[in-house]
Amino acid sequence: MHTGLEAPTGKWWVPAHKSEKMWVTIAFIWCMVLFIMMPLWHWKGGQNPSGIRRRVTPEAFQKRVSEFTAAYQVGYDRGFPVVEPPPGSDIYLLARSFTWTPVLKLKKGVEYTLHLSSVDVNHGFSLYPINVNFQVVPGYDYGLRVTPNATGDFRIICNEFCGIGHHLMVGRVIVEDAEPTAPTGGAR
Ligand SMILES: [Cu+2]
Repeated sequence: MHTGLEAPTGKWWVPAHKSEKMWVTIAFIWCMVLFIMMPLWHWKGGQNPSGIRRRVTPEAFQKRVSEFTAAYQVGYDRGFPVVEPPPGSDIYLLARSFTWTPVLKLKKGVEYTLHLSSVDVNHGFSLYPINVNFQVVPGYDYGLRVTPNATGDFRIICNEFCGIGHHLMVGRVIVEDAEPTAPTGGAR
């Protein structure tokens, strides 16, 4: 066993073998490639949020959500307003410990601008079961251009630990077909 008190045995003073230098060189070049990839991905990669980011006070965002809800509300779901906005419009989702408001009813294949913000602490927007994740930060209004590509009843789960009720923070998005199915056997 080596204690560090005696000199190590072996020929440690001999210069590194050629093949060892080669591996170090390869590793260094790869490090440089990854280093260059970081800014490259940032500017050229397709993973950046497609939307807009603005500063917003919690009060102002809350007001926008209230106006949005009042304009397009179609019902209630367990105490939460259900909102069916017109195609192509700005839609809002407000995160607050420990709720997502309102419930959104959207159309498949239609583009919306989804505004996300929090009125208290950081929350995480996670669309289940689809792997869509986004940070919801107080003070910022993130406008994401979204086009639902599947119909269904989806859950929004908070993926940023936000407090004692974090695990209860579940919202809902309903996506329906753009054209309602034509009734069969109708009059000509
Ligand atoms: Cu949370």
